Amino acid sequence: MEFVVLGVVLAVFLVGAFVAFLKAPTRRELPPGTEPAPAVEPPTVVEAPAAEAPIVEAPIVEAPIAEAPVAEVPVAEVPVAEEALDVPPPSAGRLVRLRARLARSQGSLGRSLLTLLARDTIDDDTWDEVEEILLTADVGVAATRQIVDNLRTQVMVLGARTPEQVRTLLRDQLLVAVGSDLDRRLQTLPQDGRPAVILVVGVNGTGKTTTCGKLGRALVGDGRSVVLGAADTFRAAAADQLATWGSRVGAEVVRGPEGADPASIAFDAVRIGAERKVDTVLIDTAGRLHTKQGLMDELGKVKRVVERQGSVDEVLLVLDATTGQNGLVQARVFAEVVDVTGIVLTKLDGTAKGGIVIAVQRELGVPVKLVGLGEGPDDLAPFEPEAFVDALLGDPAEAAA
Ligand SMILES: Nc1nc2c(ncn2[C@@H]2O[C@H](COP(=O)(O)OP(=O)(O)OP(=O)(O)O)[C@@H](O)[C@H]2O)c(=O)[nH]1
Ligand SMILES: [Mg+2]
Repeated sequence: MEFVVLGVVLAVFLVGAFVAFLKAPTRRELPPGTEPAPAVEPPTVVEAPAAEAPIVEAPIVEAPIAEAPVAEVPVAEVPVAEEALDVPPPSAGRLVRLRARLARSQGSLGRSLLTLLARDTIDDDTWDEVEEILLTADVGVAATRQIVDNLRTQVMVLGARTPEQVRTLLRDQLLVAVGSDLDRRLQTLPQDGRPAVILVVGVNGTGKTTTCGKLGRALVGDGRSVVLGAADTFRAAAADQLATWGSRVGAEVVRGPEGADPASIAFDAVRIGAERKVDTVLIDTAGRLHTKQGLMDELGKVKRVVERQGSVDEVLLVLDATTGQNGLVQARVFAEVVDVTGIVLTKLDGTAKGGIVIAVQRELGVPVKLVGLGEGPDDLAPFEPEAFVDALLGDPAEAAA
């Protein structure tokens, strides 16, 4: 009996052990089965957004033109109380007022030429000297040749010369070279109920912002209303600089945050100018090297975007007179991109090379419309050929003395 019980217990144990053996392999397969899941999922999650991001960003460039600035327009910077505003003088006759400054910088050119041409006998060496003086003053090769050829013929015809005759000869030739018949009017009056739009462009540091400020001021002095557009969004300081100019004469400044799309700021400035029914909208742009294709494309875009509301009436290229022939290369590239309508020649007070006036006009076929003659707020003048040439030649009374 005991054997039977023992046998049963043994049998039960054996059956249990057999069952346990059969189940064991199934359990061992489970852990490996869990591994593939985490290995597959992470890459799927990471890659999805990476592929989409750039696709979303690309079209944004054009979109904000109409919308983003509306939210941004921190505009209405008309901060100063009326009685605290400057009352700028009218712009008429400015160049005559600034003539002394021009004569100081350019006078040596005229004096040297007058002295040479007053000699009893003028030989080839004298003409070489005349040519050298003109070239040194940045008049340019073609214009120098033309001036010298004409003078040579006239001196030959004239024979003996008085100082007055020499002065008249030279004055006439310089006037021809400077172009006394070019249309230098600046389009600053509204047309068909919309403000005149002036875009100010140029390479870094030529005096664009200063010119916008001075011109805005001169217009206010002439009784016009002005909105300034700070489309130089490259540095926040640029908009501050323009805002300072605006606040002094009560002109509203449209600006956006640093890094904003310059085209959208320019667009908004024109829109706001039209809403306010001002006479002129002046748009300052960031300085850019003419060799940087991307920045030049951006400038082209600024103009095109503004043109969605109507024409841009003036594109003023600001050139630093002290940069000489380099300025001509810049001028050529800017003219291709934005169709320049006028030159502003700044820092003419700081150089004796006033001949660049002649060279740049010949190069571009575009007139010099304004000249900068100092850092003071009213040191910008409409360019007048007669006053310019007279400043070069100095006062005849002084010359005779
Ligand atoms: N002497 C003299 N200095 C000038 C004249 N016009 C501008 N400047 C000076 O030139 C410097 C640069 O002027 P900005 O108006 O800031 O030049 P910008 O072209 O706006 O410069 P970016 O915006 O940096 O490209 C300033 O110190 C001005 O005062 C001028 O006619 N004569
Ligand atoms: Mg500037």
